[in-house]
Amino acid sequence: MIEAIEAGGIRMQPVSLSHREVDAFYHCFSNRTIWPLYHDAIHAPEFDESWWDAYVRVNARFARSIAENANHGDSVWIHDYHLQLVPAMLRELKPGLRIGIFLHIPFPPRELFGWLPWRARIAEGLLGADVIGFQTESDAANFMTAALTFTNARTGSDGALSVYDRRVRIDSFPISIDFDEFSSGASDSAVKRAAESIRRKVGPERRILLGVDRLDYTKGIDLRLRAFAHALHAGSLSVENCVLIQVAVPSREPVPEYARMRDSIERLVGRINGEHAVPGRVAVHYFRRSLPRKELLAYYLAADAMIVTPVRDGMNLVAKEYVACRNDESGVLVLSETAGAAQELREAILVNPRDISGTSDAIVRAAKMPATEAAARMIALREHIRSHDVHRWADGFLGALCE
Ligand code: ADQ
Repeated sequence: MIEAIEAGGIRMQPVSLSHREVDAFYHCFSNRTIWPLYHDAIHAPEFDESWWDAYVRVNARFARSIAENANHGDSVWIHDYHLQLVPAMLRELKPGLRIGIFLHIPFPPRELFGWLPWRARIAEGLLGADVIGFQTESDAANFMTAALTFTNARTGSDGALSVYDRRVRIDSFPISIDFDEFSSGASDSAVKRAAESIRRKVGPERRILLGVDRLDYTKGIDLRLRAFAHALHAGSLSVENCVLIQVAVPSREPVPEYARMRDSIERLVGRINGEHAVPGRVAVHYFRRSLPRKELLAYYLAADAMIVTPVRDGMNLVAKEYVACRNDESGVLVLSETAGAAQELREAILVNPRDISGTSDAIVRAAKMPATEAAARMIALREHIRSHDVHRWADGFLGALCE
């Protein structure tokens, strides 16, 4: 066993995995089976018995480690799709705990979940918890239906599920950000200077459209680029008055689908610039790197519009971070209706990201929106995120767990 690490007053107990387990449990089962399946099977999920075996083994190791470190009566909060079997395994090892699990990604409709050869085991694994949290009400409803279909769970009297003699609460807890931290970070004078410098460099007269994402096929970066190119072709926007800055963090590169997607996005950027750039004016600035927090804030501040177009996303925090940074109430958010955040951020311009001309129209509308309309929308968005921040999310979940 690796020794515990102490940081920021928190004792962390690492759970060690072999390289083989990282591959089979993390890169393969988590990211080639569960991730695509739970994101509406945008890419075909792959099913492999040996990946599943590694998933079970690693989940059991996490459960054992928690059982060794938790005391009777403690509350345990498990996170995300990598550890869906842990709640039931942990309950078996240590029945006297309060167990919660929160899924950061969508939960698919029953028909898709039913593709999994191990659907019953996974649903039963989750049902070991006292509280199962999802990003949206429809994710929670999808899980309810799956649990009623594939396990012995039954509907309880109060909308919860009843599993043998236990009550399991299934609910939505939309995650958020630390609004105050982003808002005050964006009022820092060095961040403001960096934002002005970005504006100066791209041309102060140009509208800046911004995309910030992990390089992931769920994020719709290719669709966003195509929608922007559509507006350039149509002449509704030009490189003289507009630029798209796309910041993309490399992610899960050992998964073949990710390497292919990265290549195709980079070809697309080259094609758009090849067709539309003029001396001193590219259409798309593309950065493949992770940015330090202050630099990220400077981009949020510099951008006239934030373009968030995932084909499927549990929540999407980038949309919320952008809004929190807009202290002067300027700026426009274009947001996919298929991101969990769209359930809350109704004053964004909502788009179907697969509708290229519709998204293109939304981008043009965002770039040209009159300041008064933009401010009215931004004020409402900010008010929502300020009052629904990450502290409220954590208190809500832990409150439910301790009820
Ligand atoms: P992610 O899929 O990673 O998270 P998201 O919610 O957008 O997606 O969070 C990404 C984070 O990475 C943001 O905090 C953003 O600032 C940061 N980031 C992105 N690009 C960056 C860059 N180039 N440099 C530095 N930082 C960058 C998963 C789910 C989401 C869900 C979250 C939280 O897929 O749907 O919102 O968990 O539950």
